[in-house]
Amino acid sequence: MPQVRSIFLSDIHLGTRGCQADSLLAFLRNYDSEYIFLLGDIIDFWAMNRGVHWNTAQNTFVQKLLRRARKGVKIVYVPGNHDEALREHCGISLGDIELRHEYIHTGLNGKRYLLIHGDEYDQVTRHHRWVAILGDVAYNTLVRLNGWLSRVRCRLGISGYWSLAGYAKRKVKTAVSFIFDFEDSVVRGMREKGVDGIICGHIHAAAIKQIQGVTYINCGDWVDSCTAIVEHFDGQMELVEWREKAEEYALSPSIPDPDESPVPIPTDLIPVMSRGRTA
Ligand SMILES: [Mn+2]
Repeated sequence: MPQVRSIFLSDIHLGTRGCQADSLLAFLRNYDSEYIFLLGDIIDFWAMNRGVHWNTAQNTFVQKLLRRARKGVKIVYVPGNHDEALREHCGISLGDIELRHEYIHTGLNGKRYLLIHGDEYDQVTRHHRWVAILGDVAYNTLVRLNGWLSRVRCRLGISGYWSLAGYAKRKVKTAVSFIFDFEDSVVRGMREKGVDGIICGHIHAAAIKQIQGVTYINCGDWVDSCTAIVEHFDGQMELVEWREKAEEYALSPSIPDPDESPVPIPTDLIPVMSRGRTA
């Protein structure tokens, strides 16, 4: 199991049909760390208002996090727009998980990274929530169509995963310019914070790049692309595309996972989890 210093995850969307909790669990079984940073849209309260899809893998993921926190892994949760119900609880800890509006992580390379979800830099979400929600429904439809498409491809004997939502994100002009606009506005916004880089999520487009002299890192998502960012002990940041890694790891023998005997969810989580979205 590769030991890394930190794991950065965002846009897991627990509670939705699209959430790839199985892949996420496989990823965590293969990566151990000192820190885990959850950068928003971890639980999708918006979608849960339309119907909850909560399966065993999603439960196991939550239990795994709590267990790691108890074993001494420092876990910080920065809520996003889909889990904004948690924002009013920022500053407190839930079952050893610290909730924060934003967080500064000092990398082993000496760089200071601002950790946020990023929706405050998305003009669409901020000013026209209904557009954001409509967009959200359309995106979920794409992801669902994708599941159907991959079954068809499988039946036709076409190998490999091909993402319709990913294709739309790369090819549709407005989607591409949306990503550029977002990255630009994040970088502009962080200049006044006096940090060397930013790590965020929100737009479901993973990246590590230099923009105008600062480091822009996006964790991607676990609905479509299955990506995470890890910080190695030499200070390097790596974008892990889990589907590719999973093929590598599938060849090595699996070891039993000590994290996975059942743990009850702390009772202080339950009122928050059942509240949902208010607006
Ligand atoms: Mn978001």
